[in-house]
Amino acid sequence: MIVATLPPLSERALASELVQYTLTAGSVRFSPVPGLNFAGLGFNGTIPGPLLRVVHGQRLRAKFINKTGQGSTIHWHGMILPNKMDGSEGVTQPAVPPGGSFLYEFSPEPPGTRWYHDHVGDGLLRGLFGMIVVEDPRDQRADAEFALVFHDVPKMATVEPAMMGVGSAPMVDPLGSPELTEMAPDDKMGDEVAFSAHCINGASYPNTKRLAVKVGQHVRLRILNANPTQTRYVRLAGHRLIVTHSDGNPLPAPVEVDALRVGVAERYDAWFEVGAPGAWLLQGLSTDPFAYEQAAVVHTEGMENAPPLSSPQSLEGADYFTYLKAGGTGSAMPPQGVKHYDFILDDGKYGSSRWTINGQTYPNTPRIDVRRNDLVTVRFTNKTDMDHPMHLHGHVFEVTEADGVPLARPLPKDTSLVRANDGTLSWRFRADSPAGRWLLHCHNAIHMMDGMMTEVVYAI
Ligand SMILES: [Cu+2]
Repeated sequence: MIVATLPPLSERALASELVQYTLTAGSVRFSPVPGLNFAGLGFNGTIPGPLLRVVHGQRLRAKFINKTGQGSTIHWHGMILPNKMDGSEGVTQPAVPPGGSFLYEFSPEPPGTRWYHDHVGDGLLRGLFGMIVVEDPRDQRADAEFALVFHDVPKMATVEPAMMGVGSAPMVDPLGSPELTEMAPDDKMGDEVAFSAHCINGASYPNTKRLAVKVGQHVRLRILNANPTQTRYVRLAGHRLIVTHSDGNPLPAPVEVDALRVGVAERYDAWFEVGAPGAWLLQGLSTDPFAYEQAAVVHTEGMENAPPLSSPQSLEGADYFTYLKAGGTGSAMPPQGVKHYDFILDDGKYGSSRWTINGQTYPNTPRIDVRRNDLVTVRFTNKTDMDHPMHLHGHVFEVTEADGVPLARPLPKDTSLVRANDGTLSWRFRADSPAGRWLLHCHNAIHMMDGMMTEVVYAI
């Protein structure tokens, strides 16, 4: 199990200019709950993989050894890095074959809570992911800090039917969530993956690691949703959370909420004050009968065995994080960039296995061709009945509009939820990353594999 607590980095680690890791991907028998024996894949023998840490300015050298028996790569999600280090199979590198290795080396940019994962086939679904923290020396110091990967064990037998559009997994959004409240009567159910366990850092409640805090402490949580298909809402009973970073990037202004809304592949940094002695559950909310497993106890000294205060598996009456709450309502719609793209996210009729951009599946989707320093704007319109967590490799974009409302303060992100049933979302980014081919895709693993993907391509 990976350790949740982030101790201060040693003088020696801070003094070094190069941080080296070896990441060996291989089979893992994963049993977070009794009776479950998941044939997983993991880095260095664990799901999730080890927590990697560098200080902004240090160079990362990660030797990847593939012992999975299938092709694999490592994608460094949220990083601006040389294109050949991006780990996109078939785009920036061929898959590393079974028994092969690859050296990833770059200076991690920008600082913040980021992650790494397989970018070939089903590796991410089976457990090839982990968090990487690029410490920002300018950050406000936390009295305690916890790195928490929220992840779930997929029923692999439901993956193929989901891709074929004939699955029968139930919708598990918590009551009061937008996907559930905005469902139309004829919306499809059951076209996604089902899960057999819900975890935080490789364990399920009550075996999750307890998070020890002290009264008066200012505590930082770094939270990643590594679920391949589902948005996760996260709540700490008895506390409001102050969100400071989205996808590792500082928000224009902190925002205080009851719950986080963490789309697939998103990260949030959230803080809370320990006002009094106690024990409280930090929970991932959903309507799955086993949702209670995705929880960890936060407690003060001597309270580790006290019955923890918990939250209902519902968002009714809860003030949860939205882009509009974080960005505020602006006065005018964002102007279009030099290059502007309107992308309609859609799919075929029921039973289809196609998830499309402007009617096409990758690689036939319209691609974004840029010249250096072009200002690019993209507006997504979601004609489907599911949210789409759209991700761009190698860039930080700004969300400038959501559901027809311009944001007063654009939000810097690398993954953003385009809401179901005619939701819209606008991005703005500068084409100033290293030249190459950068994938732009839905991070729902099923939608990505079924074609909802394109590329941003730099003219040489
Ligand atoms: Cu999608």
